[in-house]
Amino acid sequence: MCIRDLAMRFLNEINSPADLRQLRVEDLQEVADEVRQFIIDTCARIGGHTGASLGAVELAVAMHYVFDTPRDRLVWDVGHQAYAHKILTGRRDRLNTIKQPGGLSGFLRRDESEYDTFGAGHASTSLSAALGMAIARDRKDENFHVCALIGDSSLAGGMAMEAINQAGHLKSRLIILLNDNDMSIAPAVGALNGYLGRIKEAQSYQHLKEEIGDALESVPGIGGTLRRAAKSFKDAIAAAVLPGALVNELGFKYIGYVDGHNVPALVKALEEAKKVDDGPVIVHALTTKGKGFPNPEKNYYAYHATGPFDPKTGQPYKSAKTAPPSYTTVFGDALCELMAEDERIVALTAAMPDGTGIDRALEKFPKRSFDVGIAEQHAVTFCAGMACEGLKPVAAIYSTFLQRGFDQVIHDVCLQDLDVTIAMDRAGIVGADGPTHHGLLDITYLRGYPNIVLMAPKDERELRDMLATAVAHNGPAAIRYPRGNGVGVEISAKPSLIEIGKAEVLSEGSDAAIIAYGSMVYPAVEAAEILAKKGVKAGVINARFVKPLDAETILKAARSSRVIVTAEEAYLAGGFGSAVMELLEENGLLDAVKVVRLGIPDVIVPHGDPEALLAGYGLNADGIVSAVTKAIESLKADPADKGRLKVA
Ligand SMILES: Cc1ncc(C[n+]2csc(CCOP(=O)(O)OP(=O)(O)O)c2C)c(N)n1
Repeated sequence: MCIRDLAMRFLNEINSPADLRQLRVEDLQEVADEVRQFIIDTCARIGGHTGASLGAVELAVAMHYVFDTPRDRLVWDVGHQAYAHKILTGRRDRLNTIKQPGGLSGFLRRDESEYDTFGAGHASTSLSAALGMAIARDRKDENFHVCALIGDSSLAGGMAMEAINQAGHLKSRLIILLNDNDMSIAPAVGALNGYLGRIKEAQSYQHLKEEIGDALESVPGIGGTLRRAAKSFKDAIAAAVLPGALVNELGFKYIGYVDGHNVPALVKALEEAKKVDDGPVIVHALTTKGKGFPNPEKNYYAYHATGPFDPKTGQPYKSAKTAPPSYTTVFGDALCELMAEDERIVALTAAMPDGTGIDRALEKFPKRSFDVGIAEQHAVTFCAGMACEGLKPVAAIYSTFLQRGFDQVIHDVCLQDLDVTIAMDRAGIVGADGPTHHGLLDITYLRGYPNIVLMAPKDERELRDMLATAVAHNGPAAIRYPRGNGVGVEISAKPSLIEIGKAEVLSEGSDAAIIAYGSMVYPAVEAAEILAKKGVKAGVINARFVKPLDAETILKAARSSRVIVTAEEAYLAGGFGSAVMELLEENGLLDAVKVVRLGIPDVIVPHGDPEALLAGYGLNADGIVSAVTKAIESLKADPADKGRLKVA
């Protein structure tokens, strides 16, 4: 039977996991089919993390069946794959709002549901959080279960490895369900992936049993207990103790592998895991990303997340609009051009090859390009090491994920003044992915330390120039640029170098100077045009650099304008406007000019339409016009401010 024909006979009655737990195990596979169909129908209309969520349907059904949620705690890693969890926990009717303005989050939020025990969005956090909950449970003398669900790529992330290290040592009861689909967003990479692969490739159950026996024997002291635990596992569930790190050395038990799309088998495995009462246990489930996606082409890479698509064929609905190339594409191509000319340049991504445009370098220069997996901290220090030996690494990392590598940028790169370039894609408001993914902090967290050059292009051509400039610069440099398409300028020219620390004066004006950083430059230009029509002369400066600031140009503007308006797509605290204020203060100009800083105030920015969100914070042409107008009005109205009025 085609699952599209199912009448949702179970799902319509499941309004909480308690309803699910009323059903017979034999009915659960059908529940999973209905959930899968529900996800396909919803994502076909509005897009979403389709493939990731389709791969975790049976896992969600089995977990909510076996565990007494929300009393038992489920902790999802990243949370992008949790659509089935949302459906089963009372949010079915709102799934069609997921990632939409005002709708459900695309990830997990404690304030969205009591079943979302831990907020998520960034990878590899679940094991630490789950271990913390398990230890708190023990201290409170309570007895609920804690189960973390983590993907194979997130398991390789540094934090997850650190949690494994501690979990094995603490010996608290903790269940880890490993969702192993051999994929990150791109194909999974790294030695851990190979290790999991070797387990899967074990020739037969018998072969596994032999390995178990040997491994069990070799565990000093507790070998007998492990052997007894292993013997109780049945049927299709092979019981194994992984050779090497996870068990022998780190104190984990292992159940697996199990077919992650077979709900009864999963239920059985999780029931076994519940019985392990003397330490952490891993249930190893094999899944297929995009399971059931209605497109016969096995292109999981493309549908980890999708836009809207035809639910019958899986084909994406193509937008009729032709748009300028994305910043990501322009960056990826420019990097390849530079790599072709200079063999010292190497390219890096941390599990986001297509998201950052590094896929192009990986294809063209496979020996000089690296996907390090979900390992931003390692990526940065790996770059630092290569720079020590004379290479010129360029790491492309989303602004939000570079937060992970903050200390590495400071301690390993900047302190040693090493020649590393960091390209921060998705800097600014990202839209539907929301608070965990907005890249609003990088100016603040990078600006406060010596040596690094920080810049932001006004358009895609300037991005190419800045990349060439950063690579040519013999020291740390970072470039921030937004998600989405460029503004549509001509980009065929060979990139040219920009003078470091030099702003670009786009127009002069005696009434106000708008000093804009990166994505705010074009709105500033538009604002100046609107103001000119109203008789207000506002000049526009494309700051280009927040570090080093172009002190000469900014001070000149402050001495000749009554009003300075700064604009940045970032948090105001410690941001670009703050840097300008500091400069004015250092030069005794704060009392002589009215400064208005436009940016993101001290709030958590929700998910939503980027343009609407930016408009809400005054970060568009209208917002800038209004800020300039109000500042000029306030000078006229407030006699105390008269001192600021100047003759141009
Ligand atoms: C720190 C961090 N880096 C990168 C990402 C982007 N990201 C989201 S999901 C994902 C892949 C996760 O792979 P896996 O854990 O195997 O789960 P799967 O999607 O395969 O189910 C990545 C890299 C992230 N969310 N957090």
